[in-house]
Amino acid sequence: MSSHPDRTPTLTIFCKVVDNYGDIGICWRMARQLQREHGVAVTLWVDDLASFRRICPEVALEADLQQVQGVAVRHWRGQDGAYTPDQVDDIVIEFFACDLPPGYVEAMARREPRPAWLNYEGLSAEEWVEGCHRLPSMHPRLKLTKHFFFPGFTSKTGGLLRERELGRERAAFQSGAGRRDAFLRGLGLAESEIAAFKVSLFCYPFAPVAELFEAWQDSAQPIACLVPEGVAAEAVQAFLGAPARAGASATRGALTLRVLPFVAQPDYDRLLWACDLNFVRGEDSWVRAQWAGRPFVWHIYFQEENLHHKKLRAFLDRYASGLDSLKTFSLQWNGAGPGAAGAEDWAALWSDLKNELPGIAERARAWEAQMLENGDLAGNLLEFARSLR
Ligand code: TRH
Repeated sequence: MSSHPDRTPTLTIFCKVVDNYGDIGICWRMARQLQREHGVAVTLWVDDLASFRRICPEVALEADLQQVQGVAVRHWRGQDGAYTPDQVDDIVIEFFACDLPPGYVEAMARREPRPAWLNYEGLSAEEWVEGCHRLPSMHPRLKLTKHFFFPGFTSKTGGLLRERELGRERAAFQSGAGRRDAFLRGLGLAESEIAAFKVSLFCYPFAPVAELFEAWQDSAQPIACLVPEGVAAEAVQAFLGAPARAGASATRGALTLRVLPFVAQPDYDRLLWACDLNFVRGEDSWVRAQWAGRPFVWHIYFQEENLHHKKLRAFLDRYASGLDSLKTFSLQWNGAGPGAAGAEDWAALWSDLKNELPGIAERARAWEAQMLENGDLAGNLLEFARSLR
């Protein structure tokens, strides 16, 4: 990397959107934080500007190169030509092992000094992660070494992405009802929904959403379930009896279901901070729920041969020990519980989870403090890249 150790490094992130919003969600969060908090000149290459725009509405769809909040954003398409070494930054991050343009890799090998090349991997609570974090991998042909960089939940991993100001901003938002209520009104909630037990719902389409809606209708306390547009659309539409568009809502029994607009990333954080319970999924919203300091249920991204169930259990073993209802509910929510799918008693699962919420909230606070001890991923990543000089 840089021959001037004290100079702020330049850095490029390559992001291929496999599906949904997590790939760009994580890369964008990392890019913004490295630029804002560490003064790094960041270029983000992304192949899908439409997905990017949903979490960051100021992204222009047609621009090959644009500046977004201090980050240079390049539309990654058809750039397989030749590159010169001076086009290569000090640090190059490939996200989830996406293949870099071959010409760019050749230029990396010709650059003096070589860039620090990191493969940013997916978040998992499994133990093997510690052994693979920072491992080198030699290029089969070129004089180049790539290193694996794993986010994680222990001090032997890269930690989790967390902005420096997050704690302060969240505390200000959660300190009284004023800011929270104004935010929720802005999303279209009625006063009765603001006063209800509020749940945000972000999950994959195969979650047993309809079953949970049914259990919530019979709840003793009013529940407002807030679903971003496009999420669990089939079950939401069936409940509403109308298209699941932002602004639509319906009440049956104790449950009011409201479709929210899909909001920009910072507002999604506020939604998590405003709710009493959050259902999250994938990777980035899962981490943000951990930083919300509120109880959450995770819907994990599907993997072949039920690999994801192993990952789910590894996380629950760390997070939910002693929280049996959360563990059982989470396993059932992910189709990983004992017994035949469809035979679960969702009213009982919900009632048990509800009773355990004070204990889960306590764990959420303790977990956050524990995670903070691992440092912040952006800082950890820069430190590691510097050590490769
Ligand atoms: O969208 P996800 O399911 O994304 C991913 C991808 O499927 C990816 O391929 C996979 O590798 C990964 O999961 C595990 O879930 P995730 O990770 O939570 O990302 C969602 C992003 O969208 C996150 O940055 C928060 C953001 N978001 C908003 O900005 N506004 C919203 O209204 C909502 C609901 C989410």
